[in-house]
Amino acid sequence: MVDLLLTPEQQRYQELARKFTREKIIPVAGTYDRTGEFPWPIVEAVKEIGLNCMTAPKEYGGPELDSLTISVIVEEFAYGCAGVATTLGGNGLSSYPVLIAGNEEQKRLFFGTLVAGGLGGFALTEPGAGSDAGAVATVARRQGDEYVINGTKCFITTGAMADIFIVFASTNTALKHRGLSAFIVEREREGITIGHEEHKMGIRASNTVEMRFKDVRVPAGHLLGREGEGFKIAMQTLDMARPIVGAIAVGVARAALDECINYVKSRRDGGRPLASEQLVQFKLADMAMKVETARLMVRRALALKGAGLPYSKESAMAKAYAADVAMEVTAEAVAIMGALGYSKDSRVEKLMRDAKITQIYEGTNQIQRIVIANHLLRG
Ligand code: COS
Repeated sequence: MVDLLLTPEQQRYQELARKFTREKIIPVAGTYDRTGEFPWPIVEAVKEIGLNCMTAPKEYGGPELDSLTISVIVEEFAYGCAGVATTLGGNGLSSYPVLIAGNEEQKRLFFGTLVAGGLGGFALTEPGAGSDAGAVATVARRQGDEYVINGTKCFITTGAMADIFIVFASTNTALKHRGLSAFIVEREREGITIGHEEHKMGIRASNTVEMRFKDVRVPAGHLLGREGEGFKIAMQTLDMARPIVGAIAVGVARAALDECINYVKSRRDGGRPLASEQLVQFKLADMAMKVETARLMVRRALALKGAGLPYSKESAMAKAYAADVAMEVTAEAVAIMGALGYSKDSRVEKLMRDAKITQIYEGTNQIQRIVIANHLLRG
């Protein structure tokens, strides 16, 4: 069905991503889910269709896609596998701080690496700084023409595989969140070690690790913006990234709905097709309305962003709503399919596990509600 809310160019990208998902992601999604291996062949293949770094500006060799177009593509990838979509989305997340605050030289370094096929990582979260992002304890001390970074990050997506990172560290701990700064740190810098790898419930095709920084030296020119601007850069990055998580959630929910539709059309119980039961029909209708609403919220947030208007609240709403929808719709799909839905032989079992992370990462849904309420109550 043609999506009339999209431009012809966006529809072309949607078709391209849909074909890629059908051919390269869906056939192997179950295998990656079982093995937890990193999907290198898909990372390689996405380069061939020019979507490995969708945010990269044209002057650095990228396609410079707007966020709404990116959300359309990501929904398709997530329809195939949310773990793969999370892996492929890492370059977008890590590139936002550079787009927000990077100078010419920093953009050339960062996007040069990613456009050539490298992977980016976003290192904000720490054992003592998850929801309270301002509590980052990693420090960066200026020494001559360099900064020396010390600290531990955790739950870093693609951490063990990425070539270049955005690392948040405090340049003045007394200033709390106002002392945070953001740095570009290449993987090959001495002093970086990869620690514990998470064995996750879902999105198992994505790599999630602890990272330790021990006297890691980076040139002073790797500081993004000015000292103390790190927290704002992180918050603006999350504003940009949250609707993309919403798009992942929409992809997961849509996949669960489609699985359910196929199931009830083929299954007969007591001699009657399940699809003829009004109870089932009502459930499917509710699921479909939620999926469509979540997608509209994602697109509304990104349309506001594209128009240069404030969109923090709408970004948080889109992420939280779409993630809740993904959880509800996948759980409903498991319920409708009953014992088969609960079996590892069904696709909806994986979808339900994958859906859960969308309520957690890039700010829990509770954090999104704090952001939304702060906007509602302000002024
Ligand atoms: N854009 C720009 N600036 C922002 C901002 C935004 N969206 N949100 C907050 N700020 C600024 C505020 O203006 C304020 O600036 P000043 O210090 O100059 O006054 C500062 O940041 C602190 O704002 P606030 O007081 O609202 O921060 P809190 O610590 O109360 O709350 C939350 C911030 C909880 C919203 C934040 O820590 C957060 O998003 N946490 C979740 C982190 C997260 O998503 N982690 C996921 C890991 S990354 S995959």
